[in-house]
Formats: sequence, structure tokens, C-alpha cells
Amino acid sequence: MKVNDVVTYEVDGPIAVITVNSPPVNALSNAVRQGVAGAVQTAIGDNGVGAMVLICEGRTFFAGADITEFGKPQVEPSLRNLQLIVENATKPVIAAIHGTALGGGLELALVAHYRIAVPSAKCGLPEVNLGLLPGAGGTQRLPRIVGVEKALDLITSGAPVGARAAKEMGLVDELAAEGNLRADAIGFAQRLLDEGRPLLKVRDRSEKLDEARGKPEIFADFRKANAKKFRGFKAPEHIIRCIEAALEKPFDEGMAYERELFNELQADSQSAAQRHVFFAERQAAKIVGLAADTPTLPIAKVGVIGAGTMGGGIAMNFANVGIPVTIVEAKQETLDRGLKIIRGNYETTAKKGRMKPEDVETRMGLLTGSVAMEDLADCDLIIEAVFENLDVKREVFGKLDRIARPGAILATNTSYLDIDDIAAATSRPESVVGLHFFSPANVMKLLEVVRTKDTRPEIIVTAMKLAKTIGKIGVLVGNGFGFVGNRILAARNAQADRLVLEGATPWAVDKVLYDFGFAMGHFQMRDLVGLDVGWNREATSSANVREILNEMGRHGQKTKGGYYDYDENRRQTPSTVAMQVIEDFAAKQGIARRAVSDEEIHDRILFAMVNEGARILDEGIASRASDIDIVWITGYGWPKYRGGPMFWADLQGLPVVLEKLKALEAAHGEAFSSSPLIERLVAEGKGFKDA
Ligand code: T1G
Repeated sequence: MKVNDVVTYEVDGPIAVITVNSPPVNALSNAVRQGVAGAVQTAIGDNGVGAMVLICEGRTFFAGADITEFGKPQVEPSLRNLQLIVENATKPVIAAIHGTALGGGLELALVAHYRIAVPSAKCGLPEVNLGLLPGAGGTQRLPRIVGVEKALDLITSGAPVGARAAKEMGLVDELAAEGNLRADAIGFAQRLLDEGRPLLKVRDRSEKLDEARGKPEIFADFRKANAKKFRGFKAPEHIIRCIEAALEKPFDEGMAYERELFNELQADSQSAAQRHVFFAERQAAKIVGLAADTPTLPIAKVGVIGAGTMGGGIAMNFANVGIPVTIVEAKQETLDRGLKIIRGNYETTAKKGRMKPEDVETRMGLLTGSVAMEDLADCDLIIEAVFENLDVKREVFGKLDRIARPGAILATNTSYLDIDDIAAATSRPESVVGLHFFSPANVMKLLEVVRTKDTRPEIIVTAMKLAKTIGKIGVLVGNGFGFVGNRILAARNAQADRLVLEGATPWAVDKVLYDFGFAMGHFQMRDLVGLDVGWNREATSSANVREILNEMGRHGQKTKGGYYDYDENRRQTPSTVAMQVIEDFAAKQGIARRAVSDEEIHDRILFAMVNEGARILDEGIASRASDIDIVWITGYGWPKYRGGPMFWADLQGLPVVLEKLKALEAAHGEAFSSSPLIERLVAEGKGFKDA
């Protein structure tokens, strides 16, 4: 019978089956919680019922609390009150798990008396990814089942575990046959009844906690080992404290402590930022302005031109998902070197246990090397990753135009050149698209999909779908200098370079950005990438500090010197040589150096970036402000707990941003003349999220 729109109740002999069907992921919405509570109470009151199975239809068991309900008035039963109904049921409740039992979904399974899962199922507590902690007893119950150390890992990483591993650690009691979960769960429930198995409550178990008692070093060591990873994030430390409480406090006090710390996190801007990022990532995949039925083109074979760092990394993305790739290089020795590097990358990954050794050959078998572009004639998608020079790229596309089959997608990996100019070298500009990968291309998640004024809709849809296929976060952007990411980076570059001429040091600039939450500072990143990227050795003319450092052979980490000096372990120290170059250049430019405060560094860099983001949005180069956030979080390391430059600006309030820009413009010139979009939004009392 239907309990409500999303929950049904039926009886199979002495077993009640409570089925939830609330697409897309059976999130524990108000209706789901009300329906499950009603069904459990019906089963308890039904004398013919001896036990009950709680199961979901669709793609997964409950994937957590319904994040869309956060911040809205609480509707009973709350998740915790639903848990009390289940945990105190007078008849066994068996949670039948498939898909991903995550967050509140797993926490609900933890108050069931038994858990059965299909082998393909996964269980996890990923709340930390939302700037939260498991707020329905996960920090108190999980350690009681899997032990403190495993609980610390699982909850602070948010990583799911597969059903087999879950069974080994006692998180799951029984494995069902794949595709036979309902029947096996009913059979398991029947067996529990026949055997008169007890109503086990996780909250009453303490054997696993006892193993950790009197070992404070477990927590001290864990904090130390993860200090770098957790830096700046609030949720991980709150999680650790809750697990410590599980050890030190009686269950109900531990639950109260967990609730207190959960509420703190939920009210914090870090969680708002990370929930924003969760939805923004998914929004980015949705294309604005194209017909929903735009067809996707089949990509059975990919061609890559260039076997260097970028070309090799790009090729790996496709081989990793079983798509054959032909890699073309001009010279055999360069091709061989490129293929060797790819093989080396795979072997290293296999040695680290992150891929099966036999997959090295499987993936290398998908890569065909060639020194003839003619071998790309049968490819559905061809990506060029040759030298970042417009003439070189135009020449390549001219040849491709003659070789590629009709309908093939011709993609450029350029990071800032005008793709319309590249497309104009072909007779088929509608087939040209930008696929801007970030180095290392086989690792970095971000892929800027750059549409030109002519790119066909099918190619846009195909490219965005392909991004997901190869495990990237695709963001559709418009054509223009630097697209979205590099254009904002250029704004940051300009301010950082100007600041060090005016009196700041590179290390002061880097510290401000590091303390803001970036993994590394601006000049450290330049040294890492290499100062000579994009440097023209023939035409160099000491036009700026960076050129002068390059002319001195100071190309960054790879030459043990750039803005910093590096020892054999790549540990950096501020370089007096670089500082002297800066001071001399400033003097030559007639710039009187002065003391520059950290606050000025902070404001000039961050508000210049926000202003450039607003211009990008106003020009339609980005479809959404949140797309800009995703680009800078996934491609450039903007701290996730600050939500991205546009979210961060909204958090400051656009009136504050506008005021800052006007003050900065008065002091430092037109680079800070505010985007008209900001002025419009302020006048309308809106934020970037409304743009
Ligand atoms: N609530 C609401 N909507 C959700 C959702 C959730 N928990 N999870 C996913 N969706 C939507 C998502 O926005 C998208 O919507 C669609 O489902 C498909 O998602 C008390 C407080 C389950 C692994 O963090 O990790 O429980 O765009 O594109 O790639 O302690 O979704 O189609 O309109 O990601 O197959 C904890 C988050 C919540 C899990 C499926 N749970 N979700 O991945 O599909 S907090 C999570 C995921 C909590 C308790 C705490 C993934 C997935 P639309 P998708 P997918």
C-alpha cells in the first residue's frame, strides 16, 4: 500500500517491505522521512509482521539528507527522530543497500539492526565535503562498529567503502547477490527470525572503542599526519573532536556534543561555501541556451597532435576510459619519448596501487604513435596540443582540415589564443572547439570547453559529455583572451607584479595568498610552472622582472632559482638575487618603493580578480557566476571553503566590493574601475548569484 507519494508498504509472509522511491537519489527529504516513519510504525503494530526490510528503488539507497532542504524550517520527523523510531523498533529492521548509502542514508542504516548490501554498493559519510560532519550519529556509531582509526579516516576523508570492505569491517552484516537485493534481504530477515537473532543496537556496542582507550596518540598522530590537508578547513577538526567524544562520553552525551558541533558547522560560511560548490559543479554541466534534444556525436577514436607534457596527459585521459588514441608527433624520437613518459606515469600509478598492473598494458595498447598526420583521418575527435603560437596552430588546423574526416571535431588545447583565428584556418569553423586542459592534463579535474561564435551545438554538447566521461569537470566558456581562468589569473598577475615593484616582496604576496587558503602563493606557483613558459627566448628584452630572471637563467624550481632559491629537496628560500632584480627594475621605472601592507596586497589581488570575473560574466564569456567559482576552485586552487571568487564577493556584499573598488581605483588606477555589472547589481540590491 502507498504510505505516501514516495514510500510503499507491503508484506511478504512475516516480512514487511518498506520501499522508498524518491528520485534522483532517495535523499531523506521531509516526505521520505515521514513515509518511512509511518511505515515502520505500521510494521511494529502489525501482528503478522516479524521483521522489516527498508529498501530503495532507483539508482541508490538513501544518498543522505536532502541538501536542498538545508536552511529551511525543520519538518518532523527530523532524521534523528526517525532514527529513534527505527532503533527502538520492537522488531528487527534490515537495511537493504545498493548504490551509495551516504551521509544521513548510512546513518539511518546504522540504526537498523542489520545491514545487507549488494557487492557493488558503497557506504560513506561524505559530509566533510560539504563543510559538515555526520549530524545523525555517524561520529558516535561508526567508531563503535569499525573502530576509532578507521572512523577517523572514513569520516574526515568522506571517501566511501565498497560493500565487501564494509562487510570485512563489520559495517555490513551480509552480502546479497548482485541484482537480487530485495529477495535476498527478505530471505536474510526470515533467517534472522528463524534463528531468533537479537535486536542489535550499534549504540550499545563498545568493543571497538575499548581497543582505542588509553591511546591518545591515535588522535595526536592523526592530526599531525593530516595537518597540511586539513589546513583552513573547520569540519575535519570538529569531526576528530566528535570521535574523541565517542570514546570519552556516554553515548547520549556524545550525541549531544555531535549535534552542537554540527550546528556550528552548518551555520558557518565554510559549509555554505562548500554546499554552493556541490551544486555549482552540477550546474556547470548544464548548458544554457541549447535545445535539450541536441544530439551527442559518437567518439569512438581520438587523435592527439603533440606528445609533449600536455599531449601525453590528454591522451591518457581517453586511454584511461578505454577510448583508443592516435598520437602524432613530427619526429619519431619525440614520439617515442612521449610514449615512454606515458608508460612511466602508468607504471608509477600501478606501483602506488592506484591501478591494476595489467591495466598498464591495456591502456598502452590503446595508444598508437605516428609521425604522419594522415593517420588521424578516421578520428572522431582530434585535439592539438602543439606549441602555443598562433601561426603554428593555424598551420596545424589548415592541414587537419584536409585530413580529418567530414564531421570530425577539431579541438585546440590553447590556453589563451583566439580560437576564432585558429578556426579561420579551416573550411569548417563550425567544427572547431577549444578543449583547455590544465597541466598535468591526466590529473587536473578542470576542462574549459571553449565555444567559438561558430561551434556547432552538437559539438558543444558532445564536448561537455566527454568531459564527464573522462572524469573531468567541464565548464563551458566563451572565446576571448584567457577564456575564464587565465583571464582572471592575468588580473592577479598584474597586481602581484605591480605590488612587488611598489614595495611588497614576493614572499609577502605569497604569504597573504597562502594564509587566505591557496595551497601555494603566486610567485611560488610561477616558479613551479616555470618562468620560461611563454617566454620568447629570441625576442626577450628585459621588459619586466620575469624576462630579466629568465635572461639570467632563473627559470624557477627546475633551475633551482626563480623568485626563490631551491635546495636539492626543492625547499624554497627568498632569493636576494631576485629581490635585487626587482629593486633595480623598479628604480629604472622610476617607481619609489614604499611599505605595502598585507591588507593592500589582499585587497588589490582579490578585488582585481572579482572585478575581472564580473567583466567575464557581463560579457557572457561565462554563463554563470558559479561557473567562474568552479573554474578557480578546480583549476587554480581557490580554497573550496571560500566557495570561489564570486561566492566570496557575495559573502563580502557587493556594496562593500564596489566601495573597495572605488577606493582602489582612486589609489591605483583604472585596473580597478568597477565592472558595470557590479554597479547594476548593487543598485538592484542583488549579488552575483542573482546575475
Ligand atoms: N540532497 C539533494 N539532492 C542531491 C543529493 C542530496 N544529498 N545528492 C545528490 N543530489 C542531486 C544532485 O544535486 C543532482 O541533482 C542529482 O541528485 C544527481 O546527483 C545528516 C547532514 C549520490 C554519489 O553529500 O555524492 O546527509 O542536478 O549529479 O554523479 O549527517 O550525488 O540532477 O538536479 O551527483 O550519480 C550527505 C551527495 C548529505 C551525497 C550521485 N550526502 N551526493 O552522484 O549524480 S548531508 C552527500 C553525491 C547529510 C547527515 C548530513 C552524489 C551521488 P540534478 P549527481 P551522480
